[in-house]
Amino acid sequence: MTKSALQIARAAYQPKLPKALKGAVVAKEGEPTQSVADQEAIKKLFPNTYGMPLIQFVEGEAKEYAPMNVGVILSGGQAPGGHNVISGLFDGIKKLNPANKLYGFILGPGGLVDHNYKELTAEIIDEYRNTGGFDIIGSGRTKLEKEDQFEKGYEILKELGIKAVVIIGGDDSNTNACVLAEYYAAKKYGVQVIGCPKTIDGDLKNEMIETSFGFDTACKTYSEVIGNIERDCNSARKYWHFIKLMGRSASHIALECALQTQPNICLISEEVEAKNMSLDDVVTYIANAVAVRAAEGNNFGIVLIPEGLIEFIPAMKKLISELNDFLAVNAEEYASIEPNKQREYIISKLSAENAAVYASLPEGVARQLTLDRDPHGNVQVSLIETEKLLSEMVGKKLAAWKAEGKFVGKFSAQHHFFGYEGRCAAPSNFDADYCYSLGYTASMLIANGKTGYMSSVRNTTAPAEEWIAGGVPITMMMNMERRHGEMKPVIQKALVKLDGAPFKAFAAVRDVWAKETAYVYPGPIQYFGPTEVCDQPTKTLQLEQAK
Ligand code: FBP
Repeated sequence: MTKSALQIARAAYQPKLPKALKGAVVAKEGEPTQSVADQEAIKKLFPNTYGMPLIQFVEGEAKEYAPMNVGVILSGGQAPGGHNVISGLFDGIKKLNPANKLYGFILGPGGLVDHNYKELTAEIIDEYRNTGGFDIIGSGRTKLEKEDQFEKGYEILKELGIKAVVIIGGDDSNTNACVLAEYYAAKKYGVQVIGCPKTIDGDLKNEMIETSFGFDTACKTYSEVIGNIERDCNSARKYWHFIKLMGRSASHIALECALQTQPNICLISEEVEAKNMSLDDVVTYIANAVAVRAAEGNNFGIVLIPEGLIEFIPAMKKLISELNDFLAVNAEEYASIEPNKQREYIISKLSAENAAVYASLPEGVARQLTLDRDPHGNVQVSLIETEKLLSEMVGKKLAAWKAEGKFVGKFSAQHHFFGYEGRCAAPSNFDADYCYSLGYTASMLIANGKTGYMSSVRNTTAPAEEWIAGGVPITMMMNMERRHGEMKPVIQKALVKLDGAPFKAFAAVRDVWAKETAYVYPGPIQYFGPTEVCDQPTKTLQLEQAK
């Protein structure tokens, strides 16, 4: 396989480990824990894994460990650093006992159920150290939630003599990891399950999990490109760039990229919802900024848009919900209508309020709302080109203002969507170190007989040497939420907190950024060089930890 010069040099990078993990370790147990909410309900559902103590690893006496085999699964969307979690896990178990073996289940949780696996040898692991992607074993979105899946999984775990499985995933995958841990504990199968916090979205975080891995690299990758566009924009001075950023419901990615690049506008879905803003309010907010800049001769700018925005606009939420219900029963009739009459048909079928919102949407977006539905009948909001929707509506508003003499400039838009570009980037030093430490910590949790824990590495704004490694009972992060009409135990999703330091820092300066051209150009991720260039954690983490 041909490799780039950077790939070759980067393969030799030795990720940094917290000091406490460098030699033999001992698990120091804290106080018993409780779930963040709904304690009684969660305790009842997880009698074997509820209330366990927090674990911290500290330096200890060397011990002998009997040989064991371990399985690993990559679950959900790719996030930079997954290969380093696996290499940290591999090095950790080999250090415990060189006879230990690591098996990777192929293409996500489905690999466990379908008995699709491969042994990860030192030779394979070495090929993937410090690389982006999940291609070492692939990933998938199969949900592990049914007893027959757990039993099928157990068959292969027993056959391979696997003592523990590490599930590397987001909030839903880790919720399922906890359900699996509880099931195997209740059945006394002797199989431990450990989770690792992954997702570029940054929405799996809490007091004990400071950040999910991949967020750092993905945001730095998007910020590099946003910075490049800012410079292009400030050179040509003729376009407004509307940039949509991945991240599902939470706006953490958009906020972090804004803190790194200082665009003219960054929308935060959580704020739009809190202020009960209509689509027209959002459009007016952007149009105003365009008009103010135009008055000073600046007919250019940058707007960042989180991908989940549309779901947070109350009126759109209502419209989508009525469309879901309507199309679930009338899809055939809708499909039989001539394409040029479909819009009128939908308008005639919706409630007056939703019909008015639908009628106000540009043609393309209105069509997307009715066509692109997932197998469960939901509109796939991530496919909706919010960046085009907003720029079209801003354009219309400005044209109206021009006619009234309220707008004197020019408005020409370019559109971008950044998501896949950042999910498999080579991990930054932060993610390379953090992921390796998470994987290594998972091996220590296994060696100490723990199950239903998530690997946790804290104090991450300090140098890696000073990081604190340990485990958090997954039940501690759970609450009950309504999912598909039923109350279910799930890990609480972390949305942007409007009273949190990162949002407050942004809100304090955004009016200046809107008016002036205050762009910052972060440049590409640097892997070699001075520590202030190569090893900085995200602005979000730095502000949250006030450093
Ligand atoms: P996870 O939540 O599984 O980490 O996925 C993150 C994500 O990149 C989201 O930001 C995005 O909406 C989604 O995956 C896209 O899904 P897909 O990879 O299936 O297109």
